[in-house]
Amino acid sequence: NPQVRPCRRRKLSSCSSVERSDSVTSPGAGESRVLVLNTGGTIGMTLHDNVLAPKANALVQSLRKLPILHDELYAQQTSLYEYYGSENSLVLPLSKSNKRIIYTIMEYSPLLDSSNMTTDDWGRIGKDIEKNYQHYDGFVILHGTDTMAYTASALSFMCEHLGKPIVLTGSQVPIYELKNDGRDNLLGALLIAGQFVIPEVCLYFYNKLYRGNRVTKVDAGSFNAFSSPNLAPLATAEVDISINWDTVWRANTTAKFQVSTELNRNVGLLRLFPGITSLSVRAFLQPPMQGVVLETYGSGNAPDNRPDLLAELKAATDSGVIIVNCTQCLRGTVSASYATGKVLMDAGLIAGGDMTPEAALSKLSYVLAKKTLDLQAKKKMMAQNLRGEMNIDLEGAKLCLSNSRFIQIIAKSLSISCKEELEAIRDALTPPLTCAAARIGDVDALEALKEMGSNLCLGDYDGRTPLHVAACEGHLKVVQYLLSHGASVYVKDRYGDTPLSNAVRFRHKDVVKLLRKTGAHFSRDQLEEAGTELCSLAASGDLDGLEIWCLAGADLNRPGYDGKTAVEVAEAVNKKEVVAFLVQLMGKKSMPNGGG
Ligand code: ASN
Repeated sequence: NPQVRPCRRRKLSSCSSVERSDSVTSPGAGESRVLVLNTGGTIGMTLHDNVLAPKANALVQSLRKLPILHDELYAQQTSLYEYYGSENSLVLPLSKSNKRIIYTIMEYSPLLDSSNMTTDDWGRIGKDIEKNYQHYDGFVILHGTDTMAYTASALSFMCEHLGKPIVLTGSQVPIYELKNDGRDNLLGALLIAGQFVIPEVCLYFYNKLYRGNRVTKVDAGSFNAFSSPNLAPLATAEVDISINWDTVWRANTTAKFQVSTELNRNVGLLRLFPGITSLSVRAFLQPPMQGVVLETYGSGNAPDNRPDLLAELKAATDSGVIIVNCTQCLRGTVSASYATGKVLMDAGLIAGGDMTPEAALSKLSYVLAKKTLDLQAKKKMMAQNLRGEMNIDLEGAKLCLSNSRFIQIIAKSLSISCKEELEAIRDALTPPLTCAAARIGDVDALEALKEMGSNLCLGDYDGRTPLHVAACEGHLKVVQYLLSHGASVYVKDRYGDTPLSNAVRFRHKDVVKLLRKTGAHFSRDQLEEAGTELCSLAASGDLDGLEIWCLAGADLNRPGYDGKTAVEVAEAVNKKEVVAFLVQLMGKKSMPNGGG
């Protein structure tokens, strides 16, 4: 209400005490506003009949009496209650960075133990944030710890194009008790939500701020209740609050914030265990089930000697159920490194990377509710990193070059969307990508790069082409592929090396033969210098080396720097087997097919 604001200002300047006036109006002092949604949880519970249950209409009154969480004097001086028209607005003492955080508590009715929460409650929280988004700088959600990781994950997906911090917190011990963690947790959450533009749904607990979709509750009896096994905290709040800005998600959109409260309820979590029956798996996957997180062993493994089980999974994915493979391990990622993992991919499962089961489940619920997407698009979305919930597995991305995924990921992370920019990126990345593919012998990746218009003949900053690299590594198939797709055997890198000299150096006979067949040859200078090399190989008895130089076209009679030939050197050092070998090689060479 614009008419009310001047009234607060008058009150500010009429403050009489110098000290107070300083603390209230010191230059640079800013105010920020945080909305606190109190949904319940232990933080606001009291004992009834020896068990803890939420107590309604009690939290604000009790916070008002805690000086670390409310500065009553400032509230009076600034007519806080009149200004905000409610007794539910409180104000923190001045922060270290001279900020006043004014927070308004909206209490839900009924307050819930978080074990009682459902997707409807997530929707309600989402709607309240959407309704109030413009009026606050940040949001704190007081929530029970038991299902906080689920709610945090769900909200992270539901909140699309988020630009402000949403921080969930709660406690293990009620705030009304003498020794409790509620006060610190609430204070930390408010300080972060009120002072830092972290465009994420986060979870603050025991001095740490985590990405909400990366946490899991790991301890029922300690203040340190949460862990984020696969992602370092976004911030730590000790003497100072230090934000790990490199990890914080970067807003990469020009679209407006909105909350998608449509959620699919036909989702579930299924944990594998030794001896699980195919009957129970079948029962679990029955309609109306549409999305399942399968919690597998280790790096995403399941028995590969259980055709009955695999058949049930395959039947479900064939009929359109999306099954995401997540590991039962606290830390680590799903990868297709074992046969026992590959069988699940063959059964149509989607690799969940390092997502927590909580994140994977709520992501399924969010993605499956997207009415405009078909099944394929939903599956694709499940494998994408939407809100920092998973690390894109670069090993996997390499394997996925067949659909240009790697380039797309890079382009997306750079927020590039127009065609020209995308092409510029592609061209800049082509040499390192093609060389990397050549190094690991990945013909599919090269094919994919070629399909997207990449020139496979371009060299990197050292002028080394994929053909140089494949020749060094001895990847015959890649050499073959490159030669039949425009690669030149004559290109020299900045050191003057050709693919042929590389293949000779690393002694890949097959590659040398193929390059020679294609017309590769040593230069005059190289052939002249070869004499000295042959002599030294002969002196050391290196038959393999002699053979490869011979295959590459070197003249075995070429004398070294001192005028002696390799045969003469071998005789001089009495290496009879070398002499015999050279004679044999020379004999072969004079044959019609050149011995190659
Ligand atoms: N049962 C409580 C809840 O999740 C646990 C807690 O908040 N510490 O609501």
